[in-house]
Amino acid sequence: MRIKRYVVNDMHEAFQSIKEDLGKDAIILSSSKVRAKGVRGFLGGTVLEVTAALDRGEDRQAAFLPTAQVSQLVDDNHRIEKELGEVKVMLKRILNSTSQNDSPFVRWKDVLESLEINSEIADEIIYGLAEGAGEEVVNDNLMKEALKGHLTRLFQEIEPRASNYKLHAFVGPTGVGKTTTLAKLAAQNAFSMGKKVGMITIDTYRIGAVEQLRTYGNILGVDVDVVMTPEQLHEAVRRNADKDVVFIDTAGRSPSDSMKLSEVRTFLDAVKPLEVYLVLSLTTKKHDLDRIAEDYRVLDYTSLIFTKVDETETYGSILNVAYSNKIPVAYLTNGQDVPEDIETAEPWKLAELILGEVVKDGSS
Ligand SMILES: Nc1nc2c(ncn2[C@@H]2O[C@H](COP(=O)(O)OP(=O)(O)OP(=O)(O)O)[C@@H](O)[C@H]2O)c(=O)[nH]1
Ligand SMILES: [Mg+2]
Repeated sequence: MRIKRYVVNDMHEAFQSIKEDLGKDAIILSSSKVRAKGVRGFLGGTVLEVTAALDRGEDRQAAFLPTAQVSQLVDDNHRIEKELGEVKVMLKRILNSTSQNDSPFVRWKDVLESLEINSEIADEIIYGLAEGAGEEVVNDNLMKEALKGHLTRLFQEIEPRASNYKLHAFVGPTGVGKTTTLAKLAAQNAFSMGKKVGMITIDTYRIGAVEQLRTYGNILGVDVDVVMTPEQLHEAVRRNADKDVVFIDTAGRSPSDSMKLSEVRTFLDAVKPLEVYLVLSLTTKKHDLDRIAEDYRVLDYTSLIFTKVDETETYGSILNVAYSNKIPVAYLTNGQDVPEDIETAEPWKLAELILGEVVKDGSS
């Protein structure tokens, strides 16, 4: 059996080469996308790696049995995987070694950490880039382009289904901007998109919370339902059956108070399915944000909203939370004004926000 590996741009090219080389009886053993070599790979380009085999007459029988060649192939794969693992460890050692501080990768890892990106995530980004660069000499301009592309790919696209859900609930710690953000989105839906909007609050804990939402409701001409129990919430949602979209406000909870989080959960469970936004303020310390995102997982949040972009200058926490929890970011808010201070959070926008001046003026 002849086994050959092809690195091609697409399957069509693979078929052509295999047919020319091994003839029409060849079979494809495997195909996978791998990072392209050189600058193209560094910038995120991929190629197709296809392994094909031709079962020659003399060892046809072997093709149907676990042959020496096949086990050789498996052994080779294991050896390559092991070697790759060793190279990664070596690379890590080089990057961490203090004597190599002039390496551009070490320097750029420091830049990422200065943007408040968690060290492990910064490591992962830099190893990915270093691996992609191979022997290539990486100057700062190339690095900036690669970083922008890499960060963009680390964020999940917000799924279109989110906007199809009728019910949208806002959860998160106290004072992060849940009610204000809800009002911004309610206003946009009512005025810009001409939708019929409903608002419900289960926040009856804080004095003034209901009044705050009612004030927005009056301005927007939208009724506000106030509910005290999961059953009442269910009933209120039913009453809002004629609405295109219904926003549900919840009281801010200390995330360490698992009793209260589970209470919110019983409310949300009563009206599924719904989009659950975990609202987080960028003024919160990054370690606290990591912990809050973890604690709130009991509420099965489906996307993130980061508020108070206008009150800070470092945004690495957005990546830390979104990437670690594999959750898309839906919106960013950048001020107190309703409804204008909110924007959608596309991955490229988040990458540019986080890298900011670093990729603009090259201050590395
Ligand atoms: N600077 C700034 N302030 C904001 C932003 N979003 C909300 N705020 C302010 O943050 C404060 C708290 O906002 P709320 O919407 O009441 O917060 P909440 O999460 O509903 O608070 P609780 O219901 O008490 O948990 C208000 O003064 C808002 O105007 C923002 O993007 N930037
Ligand atoms: Mg509120």
